[in-house]
Amino acid sequence: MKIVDAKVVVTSPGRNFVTLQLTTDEGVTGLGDATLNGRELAVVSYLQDHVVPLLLGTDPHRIEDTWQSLYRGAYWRRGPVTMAAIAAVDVALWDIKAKVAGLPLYQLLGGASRDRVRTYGHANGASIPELFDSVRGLLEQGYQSIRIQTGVPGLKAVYGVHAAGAHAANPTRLDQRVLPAVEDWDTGAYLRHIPSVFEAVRNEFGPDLPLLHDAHHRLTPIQAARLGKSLEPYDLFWLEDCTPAENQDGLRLVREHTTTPLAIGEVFNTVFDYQTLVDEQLIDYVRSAVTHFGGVSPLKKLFDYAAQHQIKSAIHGPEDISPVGMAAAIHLDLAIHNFGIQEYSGHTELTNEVFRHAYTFSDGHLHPGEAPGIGVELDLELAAAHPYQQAYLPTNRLQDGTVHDW
Ligand code: GCO
Ligand code: MG
Repeated sequence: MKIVDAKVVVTSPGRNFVTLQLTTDEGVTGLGDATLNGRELAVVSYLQDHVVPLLLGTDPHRIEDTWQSLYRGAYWRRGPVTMAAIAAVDVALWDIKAKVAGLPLYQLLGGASRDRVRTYGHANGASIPELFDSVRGLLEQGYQSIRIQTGVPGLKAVYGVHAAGAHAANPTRLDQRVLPAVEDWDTGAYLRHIPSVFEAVRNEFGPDLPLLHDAHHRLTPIQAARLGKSLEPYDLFWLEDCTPAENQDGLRLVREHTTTPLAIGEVFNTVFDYQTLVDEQLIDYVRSAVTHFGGVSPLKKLFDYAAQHQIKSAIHGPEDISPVGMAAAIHLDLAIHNFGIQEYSGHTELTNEVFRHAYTFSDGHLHPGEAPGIGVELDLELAAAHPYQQAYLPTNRLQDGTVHDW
C-alpha cells in the first residue's frame, strides 16, 4: 500500500481548522487534525511545503517509522508548529490502519479499558448569578464535572469571561488587519476574589459536584501555592496551568504548599516538557492534546510513562481542537488504563456537518463509536464553502499596560 495523495484542508465553519487528508492507492483515506489556534497557516506551510513531498509513495502502515523520520529527519526538533504537523500525519496513518483492519482505532490501542469516557464542560460568568446559570445549563446538558471561570471585580475581561457590554473576545480592526483583542489582569484582585467564587458555587451546588479551575499560566509559583491552599476547602478536582508551564522547577514550590491536585500541559508538545513534573510527581494530570503533541503514538507513550507515577490523563479538548483531533483523543481515552477525564466543549452544528463523526456525547460521557478508523468523515465541499478567516487569540495586559501571560 502507498500514499498517493495528501491534501491540507483549511476551513472556517465558525473558527479555523486545519486537516490533513491522506489517500492510499487502494482508495483508503485517513484524517489528522493540525489546528494551531491563531497560527494556523504556519502549520499549513510546514505540511504542504515540507512534509507532503516526503509522504507521497510511502507505506501508510509504517506509522512509527514515519513519525521518527519526520521528527528526527527535520533536525530542528519540537515546537508547536512541527509537532502539530507530525500529529496530523500520525493520526491520519492510524485512521488508515484501523480502517484497513475494519476496526475502530481504540481496538488497535489495546481495546476498551472502560465503557465510556467522562468529560468536563466549561461554565463561565462575569458575575456569580451568570456563573450559576452557566453551571445549570451544563448540568441540563448532562455534564457531571464542571470547570468554573468568572470575572474579577474591577477587570473588564479576563480569560474566557467578559463583563456585559465589553467585547473583549472580539478582535479589533485596523485598516484591513485583524488585531488581537486585549484583556486585562490584576493578580491580587484575582487571588482575593476566586475563593469566594468557589465558596458560593459549593453553597449552591453542594459538595459532590467535581469542580475544576484554569489559572491559564498567570501566576508565579508562590502565588499559585497561595491559590491552591486557599481553594483546599472547596475540594477541587484540579487547578490547571497555575504557573507558566515552561518553568517545570516552579511546580516544586507549588506542590510543597498545597494538596489541591494540579493539571498542566496543554502548551507542551513533547515528553521532555514533562520530565521533572512526572519524575518528581509534581502534578496529577497531564493535559496535552493529540493535536499538539505529535499524535496518538507519542501521547500513548507519555500516558504510559505518567502511569508509573500515578499521574492520569486529561487530554486538552477546547473548541479549537477539531472533531478529528477530538475523535483521536476519545479513542485513546477509552483504551488507556490511567484515564482521568476528557475536556469537552462540543462544536457548532456547522462544524459537525463539515466533520461528521461517529463519537457521541450523553450523560456527561463520550464514546468514540464503532466506525472503522477514528470515525470522522470530512465534507470537502462544505469545508471549501467556509474559507480561512484571519484570527488571533487575545492578549493580556496589567492595569499599567505591561504585557502579561494570557
Ligand atoms: C483549555 C484552554 C483553552 C486554550 C485554547 C487556546 O483549558 O481548554 O486553556 O481554552 O485557551 O485552547 O487556543
Ligand atoms: Mg487550559
